[in-house]
Amino acid sequence: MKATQRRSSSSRLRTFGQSEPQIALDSLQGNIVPGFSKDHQWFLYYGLVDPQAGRRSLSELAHHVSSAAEVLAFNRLYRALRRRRGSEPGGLAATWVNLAFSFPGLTALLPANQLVGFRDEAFKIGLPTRSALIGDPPTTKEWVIGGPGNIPDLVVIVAADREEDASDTAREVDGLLAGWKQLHVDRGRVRPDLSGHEHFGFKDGISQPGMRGLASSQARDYITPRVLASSDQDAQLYAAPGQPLVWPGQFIFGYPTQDTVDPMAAGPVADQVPYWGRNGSYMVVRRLRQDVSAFNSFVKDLSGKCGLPADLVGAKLVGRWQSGAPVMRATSHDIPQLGSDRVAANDFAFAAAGMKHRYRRGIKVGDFPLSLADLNGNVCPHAAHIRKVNARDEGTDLGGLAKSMSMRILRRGVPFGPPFDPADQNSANVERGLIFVSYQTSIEEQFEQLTIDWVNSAILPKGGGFDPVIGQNGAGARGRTFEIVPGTSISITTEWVRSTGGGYFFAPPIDALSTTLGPTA
Ligand code: N7H
Repeated sequence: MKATQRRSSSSRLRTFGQSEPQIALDSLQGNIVPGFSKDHQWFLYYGLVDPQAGRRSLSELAHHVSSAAEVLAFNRLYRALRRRRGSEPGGLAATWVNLAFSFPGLTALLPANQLVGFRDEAFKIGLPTRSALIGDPPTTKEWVIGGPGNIPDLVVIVAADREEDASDTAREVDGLLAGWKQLHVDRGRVRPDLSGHEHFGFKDGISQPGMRGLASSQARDYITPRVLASSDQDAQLYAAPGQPLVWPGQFIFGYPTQDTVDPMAAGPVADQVPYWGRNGSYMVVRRLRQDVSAFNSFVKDLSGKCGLPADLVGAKLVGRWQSGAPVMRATSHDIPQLGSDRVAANDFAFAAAGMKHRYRRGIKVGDFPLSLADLNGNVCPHAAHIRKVNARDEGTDLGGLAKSMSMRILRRGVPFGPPFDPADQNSANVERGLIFVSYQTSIEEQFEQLTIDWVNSAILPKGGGFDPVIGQNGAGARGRTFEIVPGTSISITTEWVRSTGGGYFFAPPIDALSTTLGPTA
């Protein structure tokens, strides 16, 4: 379905003009915005066995669900303390709970007339059936959760700073959920040896879209902190360099979407859910198993073949060095201080050369080499992971910057399993990976379009082969190609990221748990 069909023209934005809407943070779940960012994130999956008891327990659980208002207040306090002390503020802790339903779950809970507003076909059809379309091998029967006959009705996320808090709260949630049967638990855990890095070793969670929207009726009480000084030429379009401001309807229902032609303009209100779904969001979960040993061997072999150092090969596959430094700014060797600089690490483009910015008072940004225009993919290969999934300023087959902005997703993933230890022979046999989570208002036009049209394509958006980290070739032997140097195609025959479960869910507004989804509806 096309964007123009998805959002009715009758709801075209008139009243908001160009001013940003206030987001109803009390009814929005906090992992959508601003995101939990906790070291321990457990995913508890449930099937509904007794709808009446199940509904009653949902209204009990509603009191435990953490709102965006609470999480934002906590995160702001955390940042303020870190600024004042100059180090991570130990001792400040919180435990959060969020939840989401699959379409079969909502169908079991609600009469059909409460579901007619859901228009996203991918959500209704579900991940196991869409799995082939997004390139997975036909192994859904082996999925630990979310495969045929194994589809959860509900997923609860428990997020905490300490493992014992996650465990206690998970037990408490489980005790409350009468009428629901626990099917599976995944214990997500930020790497204890390399916090913020995923299992291949690369720093993650650097680049997110800057959602437009206010936390209160106060002008400039922006949910996404603004880093650029208002005198900077990019201040109207970017929260921080490399972080464009996207209208909130791309992530939360009930708000104006991003216009797909004008990067500054709002589009129609995202309203393709039932009335009670406003302030909700679709949540994609992919349980992605990572084979670190296979990835490392590939990097080593390719380094031998192309003559580039192994760490540069890795950087060119991802688009960033393991430190997080973008290859566009650290072109021949890693600059770890750049990777640690929250603002500078995301300040680059692909089509235009980078430039100096003006920052708000109190924002300190390091002085590192600026990126140069890289239209041919000589510095950052066109198919490098971060270039496939975010074209930044470069036009694509689907449109310009505004169209790419409309395809952005809020990523909230967390690793699972212990870190890989090359010195331990058994380490390769232990399961590890990423619980990939994204929030968006269209699974079809955001998560799936990114995956099908670009990640899994050898030629789009700009050629250069498949995304070497997550790209899949659904057909037959599943081999892929990748150009580390433009015009020289190498073949990839091994797979180091494989799906082992997940689902398409809807994260409702918190108040719907005691009204529409509550005991008496
Ligand atoms: Fe990716 N990796 O370690 O290579 N990802 N990702 N991802 N990813 C990103 O910029 C990784 C996956 C996106 O705005 C970084 O925050 C791994 C899926 C997007 O510049 C790293 C897996 C999808 C971005 C990784 C995995 C995406 C992004 C750099 C699976 C959805 C932002 C850190 C095991 C289609 C790009 C950062 C931007 C960044 C890795 C999965 C999407 C290091 C290992 C399934 C949109």
